[in-house]
Amino acid sequence: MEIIGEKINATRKNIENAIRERDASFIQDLVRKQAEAGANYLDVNSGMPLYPEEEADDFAWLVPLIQEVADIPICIDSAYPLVIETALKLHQGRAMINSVNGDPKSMESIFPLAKQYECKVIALTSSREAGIPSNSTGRLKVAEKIAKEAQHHGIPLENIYFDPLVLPLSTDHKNAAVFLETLREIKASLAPARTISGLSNISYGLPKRKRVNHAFFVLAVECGMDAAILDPTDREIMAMVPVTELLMGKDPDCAEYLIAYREGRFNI
Ligand code: THG
Repeated sequence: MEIIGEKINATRKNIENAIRERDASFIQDLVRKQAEAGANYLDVNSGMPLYPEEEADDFAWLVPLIQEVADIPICIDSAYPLVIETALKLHQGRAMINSVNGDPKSMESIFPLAKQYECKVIALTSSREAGIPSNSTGRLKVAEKIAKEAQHHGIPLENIYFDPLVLPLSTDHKNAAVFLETLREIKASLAPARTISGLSNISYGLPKRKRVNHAFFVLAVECGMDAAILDPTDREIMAMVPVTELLMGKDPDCAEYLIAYREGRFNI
């Protein structure tokens, strides 16, 4: 399981302030905390400045600042190719792009960058034309179109991480079921492509959100989720990683489980 730390996201007010004020130590502290907690990538989103040029300036400041303190790649979370390219030029090692979608314009601008910089790409199973399809058949169709186009650009499928998109249960009680079914179908028909998800949206509008998020995480792993965008400093959900892998039959001799135990990762 690959963990993408979600905390450097300017949709949270204190992060937005830190970025606007260029508060380096605040950001670097969040980098260290997530790296120490076991993140394999750090998602970085600088919010929605009015102009992409402004967002590109944010990334030009953020990328070296982050890489100065942690040796883990960045997951560049932006809607603008200009911003993504700016970040890729400064990034050391192989980054992840968050994201491409099924729009021809999105694929035409993102795939050449992914090819040139040899990075991984998160692919949302949505497009302007299809929206977010309400069922797994529709989402799989978008995924298949993206997979075909990626290969056309010479990008190996194992570098594509499909995100079946989590919508809140509070707006439709079938939203988790549709998501899980889509995960399973993508794994079945597009392997070696990988899957990823930002889970927390599932519980939006409900009380005791973490209770829902943790159970949802386990179900998603069972359906073939390879990577998750979450808060790695949440010890409860991080403890679910070795437990779930053990239950899935992926931990010979229970070795990783026992390491996690000895390291105190189950002492919450
Ligand atoms: N897919 C992809 N990218 C994504 C998402 C996704 N990027 C953004 C988002 N979803 C994942 N990132 C965040 C970042 C911050 C928060 C939630 C998701 C957040 N959460 C609250 C907090 O920390 O205060 C509350 C968290 C909670 O209650 O659990 O700010 O789906 N490709």
